[in-house]
Amino acid sequence: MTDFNAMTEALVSCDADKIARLVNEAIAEDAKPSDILNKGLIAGMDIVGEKMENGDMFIPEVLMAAQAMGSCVEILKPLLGEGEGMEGASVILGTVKGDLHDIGKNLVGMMMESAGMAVHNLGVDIPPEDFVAEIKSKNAQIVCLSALLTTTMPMMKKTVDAIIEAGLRDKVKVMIGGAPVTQSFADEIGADGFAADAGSAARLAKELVA
Ligand code: B1M
Repeated sequence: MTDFNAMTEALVSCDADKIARLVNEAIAEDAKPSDILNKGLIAGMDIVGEKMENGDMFIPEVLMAAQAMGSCVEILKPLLGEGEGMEGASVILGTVKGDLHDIGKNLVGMMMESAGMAVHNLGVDIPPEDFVAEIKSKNAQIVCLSALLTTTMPMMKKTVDAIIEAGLRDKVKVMIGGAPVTQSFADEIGADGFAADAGSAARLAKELVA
C-alpha cells in the first residue's frame, strides 16, 4: 500500500533522494501515476506554499523542494499520458513575463505532448512580443499562458492584447491557467478557455481545435 503521506513529508523536508526512492517504489507497487502526482507531490507543494507564506520556509528551501518535484515529474513523465491522438496540433506554452514558476506549466506541456501535440515550451518570464513571434513562426493553433502570481495575471491580458494587435487572434486559441487564475478571469481578458490542471488543459486543447 503506497504511503503518499511519506512522499508529501519528504518533499516538505526537501529530501530529494528519499522522494525519488518513494516515487519509484510507488510505481513498482502499481500506484496510479496521477495519485503519485496529486496525493503525494502536489499535496507536498501545497504545504510548501503554506509554509512559505507563513515564513516557515524560505526561497532556497522552496527551490530545493521545487527541483526535487521536477525530478519526480521527469520520472512520471512516460506514465502520465492521456494517450489519445492530436497529431499535428502546434502549441505554444509559456509562463508570462515577470513570473518564474514553471512546474505546473511543464506538467501541462507533458500532458499535451503525450496527447500527440507538438508543444513549443518557451520557458518562464516570456514577454508578449515573444509569444507573438513564436505563434507566427510555429504557425500555432493554441497558445497556453501560465501565471502563478496575482501580480502577473495582468500580463496575461497584455499578451492577449498583443496577439490581437498582431492580427493573430482569429488564427490561434488562447488558453490560460495557474493557481490564481479562474474561468471568470479568462472571460474577462478574452481568452478562449481556462484549465484548472494539466489533464483538463490537454482535454480542453483537443476540444478547442476539434
Ligand atoms: Co512562489 N509563490 N514565489 N516560488 N510558489 C506561490 C505561487 C505562492 C502561492 C506561495 C505562497 O505565498 N503561498 C505565492 C503567490 C501569492 C500570490 O500571488 N497570490 C508565491 C510567491 C509570493 C513567490 C515570490 C514572490 C516569493 C518571493 O520572492 N518573495 C517569488 C516570485 C518569483 C517570480 O515568479 N517572479 C516566488 C518564487 C518561487 C520559487 C522560484 C522559489 C519556486 C518556483 C520554482 C519553479 O517553479 N521552478 C516557488 C514555488 C515552488 C511556489 C509554490 C510553493 C509551488 C508552485 C508549484 O509548483 N505548485 C507556490 C505555492 C502553491 O502553489 N501551493 C508558490 C505545483 C504545481 C504542479 O501546481 O503551478 O498550480 P501549479 O500548476 C497546476 C495548475 O495551476 C495548472 O496545471 C498545473 C498542474 O496541474 N496550470 C495550468 C498551471 N499553469 C497552467 C497553464 C495552463 C493550464 C493550466 O495553460 C492553459
